[in-house]
Amino acid sequence: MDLEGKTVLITGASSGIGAACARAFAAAGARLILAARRGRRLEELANELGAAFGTDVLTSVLDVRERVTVGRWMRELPGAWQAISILVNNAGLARGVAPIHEGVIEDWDEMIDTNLKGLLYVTRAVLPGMVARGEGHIINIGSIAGREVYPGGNVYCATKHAVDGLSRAMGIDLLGTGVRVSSVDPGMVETEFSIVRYDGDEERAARVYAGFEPLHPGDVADAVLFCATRPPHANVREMVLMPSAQASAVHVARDTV
Ligand code: NDP
Ligand code: 8X3
Repeated sequence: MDLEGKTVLITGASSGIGAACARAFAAAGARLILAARRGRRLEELANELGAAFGTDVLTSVLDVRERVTVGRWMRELPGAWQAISILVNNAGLARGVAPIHEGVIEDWDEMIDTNLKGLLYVTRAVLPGMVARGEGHIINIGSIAGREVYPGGNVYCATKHAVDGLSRAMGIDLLGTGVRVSSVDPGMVETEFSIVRYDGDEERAARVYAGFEPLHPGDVADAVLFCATRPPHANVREMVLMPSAQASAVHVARDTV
């Protein structure tokens, strides 16, 4: 599908996979709504994309956990930005790796509220317009953590399993509406993800990706763009994308020297 002039909403566009998706869609000629909490990052990215591709960008400081705000934000989008063709549900995070009996309940709430409820709030706000127009595409960023579990992954994995279930359920509910649903499920990608998970401990975060080449955010953006550019009769329902050095959530071939 030709993306020239299509409006794409990317949540969590201030960093990592979301920012890489913004660059990929901009290069493909789309106009972008970039949402996240860190507005300054979004402005910098919008300036970069404007200079590189002449991209028309609307930046929105938005916390996907705020249900009422998300609904109002959608209703108050300028008319020219209301017809969103593609929604990339990317905003998400992990907090900690505590075993379940030592879990920090605030961390659980934050992961559930962002990865699951936030995705639902944004989707619920955007979908009626897509269904009314008879065209649209929801691309959910899941994870290998939505297909497997690993020690300390407990609630993060549960949220991504829920995203997997929702992607499949949305596909059924939207059958015949002209709205497609895809799930892109990466293994380890070097972004700010582990810095956030380890509460700003950059050395610990770097160790997650030591001794092998993880995915780069652009690799995931390539996969998302591939989903978004299939012709209307074809849909990538799900895609699992791993570093070549990773075979499962816990099997990673690291250099030992
Ligand atoms: P980053 O930490 O680099 O990016 C996360 C993005 O989510 C940021 O832009 C952040 O923006 C945004 N975000 C977090 N909370 C909120 C919120 N409440 N409201 C709006 N935006 C929010 O990590 P990644 O790029 O790696 O993560 C993107 C997605 O990819 C997540 O869903 C993650 O679970 C998933 N994923 C990551 C993998 C990895 O190994 N890195 C592997 C598989 C999946 P801000 O803080 O400005 O709000
Ligand atoms: C992020 C990848 O391996 O930390 O979803 O679960 S992992």
